[in-house]
Amino acid sequence: MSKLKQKLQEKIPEYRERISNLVKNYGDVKVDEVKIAQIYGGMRSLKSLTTDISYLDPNEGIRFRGYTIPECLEKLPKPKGAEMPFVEGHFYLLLTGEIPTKDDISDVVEEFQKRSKVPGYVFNMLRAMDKDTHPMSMFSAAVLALQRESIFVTRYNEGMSKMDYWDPMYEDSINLLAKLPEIAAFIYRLKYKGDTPIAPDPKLDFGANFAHMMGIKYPYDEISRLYFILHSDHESGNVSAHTTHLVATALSDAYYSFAAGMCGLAGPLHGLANQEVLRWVQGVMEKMNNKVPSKEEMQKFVWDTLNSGQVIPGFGHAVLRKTDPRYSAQRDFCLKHLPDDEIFKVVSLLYDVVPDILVEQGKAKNPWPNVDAQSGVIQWHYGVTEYDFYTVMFGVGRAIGVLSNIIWDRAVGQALERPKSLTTTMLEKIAKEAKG
Ligand code: CMX
Repeated sequence: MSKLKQKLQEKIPEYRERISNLVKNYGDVKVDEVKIAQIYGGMRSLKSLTTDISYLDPNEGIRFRGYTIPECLEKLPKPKGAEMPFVEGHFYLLLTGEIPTKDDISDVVEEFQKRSKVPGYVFNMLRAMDKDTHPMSMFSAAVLALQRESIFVTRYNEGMSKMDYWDPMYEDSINLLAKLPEIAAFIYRLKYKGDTPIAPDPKLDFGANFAHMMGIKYPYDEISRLYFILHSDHESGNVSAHTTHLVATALSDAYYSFAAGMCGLAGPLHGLANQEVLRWVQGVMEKMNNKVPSKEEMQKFVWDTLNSGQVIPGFGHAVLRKTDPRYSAQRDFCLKHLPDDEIFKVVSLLYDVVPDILVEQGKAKNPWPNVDAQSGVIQWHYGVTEYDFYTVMFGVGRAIGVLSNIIWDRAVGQALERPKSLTTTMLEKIAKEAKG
């Protein structure tokens, strides 16, 4: 058994005990109440989910297992001479709650390398898809095609005990995660580089191998590691994490669950916003004949977008009420590596202009930028100008968090999710009884 799996096995009994104590002895303690506005308003702020992988404070932003982004970037071990930590180490942290040692990391890196070979039928299927298929459809389809490999399904059909569900969920999750960099890079090279895939280099870590298969040189390996870590998790209520969890509660395996989560990530209000930001910025640049607009010109572009009934992509958030620390981490990277990039200047100008306008408009609860406002700039600068691919990279990163979550879901026996619905007439009756 791998050291990582052993560590997990040691930790599971304690959590089972804690949860069983909460449910048995405190099961009737009230945590929250639900209002009609929340039922119609996407259940915002309703405290009805649990996860130990990450926590999102509205003002502080994300903490992964209690660590802020700067703490993770500082404490997690890095490949020799690298600026950004191993993605594999971040996975170890999310799964176990502990910062791995260098030894722990080598073990996980090796484990991933052993499981990374993508079967040929996945590539054949991707090649058979129509040329104008969106890369997110290709990504989800590739994951679904792999479902036939599920160890969970085989073990379930053999008649496995409930207590053991986490074990094949772990196996499937690592098998899937290890293959995602190659699947993503293959889609990129197939769709945009004339079907010229680059073979993986088995000696490289997760992030460096992705950069290698994309065919992009240093510091793209650093960017890949940073990008995957930053996008990994955002507690469990966002669409991709919640969908993955929801589908997995039906005891669907990791492939089905993750593919479903990716279909949610592909929406423009969620992960697709990173492509939308670049598309929007490109539109502005085109109108300006590729010149960075003045502050006044930018204010006009923003108002025009709002007045035409569209949102400003990359701004606002359902939970956050301050600038997203994932935005700040990427901005720091830009300030260090690409301060003179024209698109970075436009995105910086947006940061100066948009929050005041959103406040003046008075609708958005959070006028500050989110992760998607900044991520495309870096990709564009290093040559990934095909912005409809950006969400695929978000998806590779998101896998680290959501797969950790569903392994733990099975470990602690999370129940089938099945909230209760009411009709409009019933809600009207409840409203009338409460307020007359
Ligand atoms: N531009 C214009 N209007 C905005 C806005 C923005 N960036 N953010 C919110 N609003 C509007 C909403 O559309 C809503 O309008 P209506 O009342 O007309 O429906 C109003 O402000 C209130 O919305 P909210 O409560 O502040 O925000 P929500 O929780 O409903 O939605 C989010 C959150 C992210 C979908 C929204 O801020 C948005 O659409 N942002 C732009 C898209 C984006 O960047 N998404 C990526 C989020 C991060 C991620 O998941 O990847």
